[in-house]
Amino acid sequence: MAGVLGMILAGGEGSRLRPLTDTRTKPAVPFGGSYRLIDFALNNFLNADLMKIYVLTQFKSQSLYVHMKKGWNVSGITGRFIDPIPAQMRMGKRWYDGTADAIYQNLRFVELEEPDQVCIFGSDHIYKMDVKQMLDYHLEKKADLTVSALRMPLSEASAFGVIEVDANGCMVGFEEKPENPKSIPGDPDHALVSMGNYIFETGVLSKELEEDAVNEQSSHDFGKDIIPKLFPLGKVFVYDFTTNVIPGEKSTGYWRDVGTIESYWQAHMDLLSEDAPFSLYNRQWQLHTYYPPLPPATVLDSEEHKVDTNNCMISAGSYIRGAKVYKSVLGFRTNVDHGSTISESVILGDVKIGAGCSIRRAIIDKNVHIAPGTIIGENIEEDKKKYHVSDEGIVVIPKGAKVGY
Ligand code: ADQ
Ligand code: ADP
Repeated sequence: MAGVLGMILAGGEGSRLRPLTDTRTKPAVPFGGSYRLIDFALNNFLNADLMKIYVLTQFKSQSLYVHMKKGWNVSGITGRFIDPIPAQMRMGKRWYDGTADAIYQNLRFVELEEPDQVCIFGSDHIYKMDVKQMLDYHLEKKADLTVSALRMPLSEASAFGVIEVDANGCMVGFEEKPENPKSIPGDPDHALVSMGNYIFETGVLSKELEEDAVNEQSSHDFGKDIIPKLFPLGKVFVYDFTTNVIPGEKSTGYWRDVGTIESYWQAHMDLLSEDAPFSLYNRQWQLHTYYPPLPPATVLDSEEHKVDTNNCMISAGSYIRGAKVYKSVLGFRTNVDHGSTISESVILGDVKIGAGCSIRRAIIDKNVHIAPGTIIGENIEEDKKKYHVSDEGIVVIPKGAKVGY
């Protein structure tokens, strides 16, 4: 992978994930108790031994920087780096327009490395991909650009770039977020969608971005502008993600866009489901992250209440005393007091839940205090008067809230 440069797009505003993204950029949103969303993209590069990585940031990036500094700091090894790049207005007094503009404004850093190929990946998804296998496919096809793709139910496809492909894997059609997505021939219930991951030949990338930059009609986005312009030349290929094999993994093809509150909550429930399609335990594909210096979680009875937990992930530093916790993911330093019941919930960490609470189908952001006796998730109509409730009835308590005090 010596001639390959990785660029991670980590500037997403994540407006559909509000209020979790009110205080931080989407790639910094905590996930799975001990991770942040960006960890999954970084691990896909790291596990493929791609270790020249720029991370492009823009919105509310402070906690992303802190996480990168504490957990992903590479130093002292020549030719290996994971460097965050802040938006620097290199091309005039403006932030990045679309994703292509984010790379264009940093082309200088690409050119300095003189890579043969540039892997441009998003950082909003939960999945494992051996990027080396996608690169091998790109080289075998002698592609200018390779886009990774998977099948998606047709009903959900209009949120993505929808691809048409010929028998040889060559892209023959592309529409970014079409209202009426085209189905796969012979499979009327599914469409082939882009995962937002691109491998470019460096010369092609530079040329396309230079041309796009002076095109006043362009929104400077890979999905909206660059791919539709490039594929008709016949050298854009489509990599079938389901062919990507991860050592030690039972199934292939798990990929979740955690762009909404519902999908973020559901991806956590996937972690807890029997025969989980996404495992955090594969020692042949370790998921690196920043892990704070904390004691193990403690779970114990209180004087009057037996503790009971089942099907939970409880992160380090947590303290569960005389409470019941079912089908939930608890982040670092979650403190639950006696007589409380938590179920089907995601707690991001640094949270205190007082005695006698009942919390169901909720997402609780960091630094939240919940007063004793608080009920959440039992009566959604009542909850809507007090809290942020998603269309599907998931209650979200924003960062730093004092609930019931
Ligand atoms: P979207 O998901 O809508 O579609 P977008 O919002 O452009 O993609 O974000 C792509 C990635 O870039 C994300 O990781 C995001 O955090 C990051 N990003 C967004 N704006 C940025 C900016 N200004 N600076 C830096 N990073 C930024 C894309 C494709 C679709 C494809 C889906 C798959 O356009 O074709 O189907 O991804 O989710
Ligand atoms: P997150 O909720 O994303 O985990 P944190 O609350 O942990 O974010 O903050 C991450 C880092 O950002 C911490 O080092 C914190 O000191 C810093 N930070 C938080 N808010 C601010 C702010 N308003 N100005 C500067 N730094 C901040």
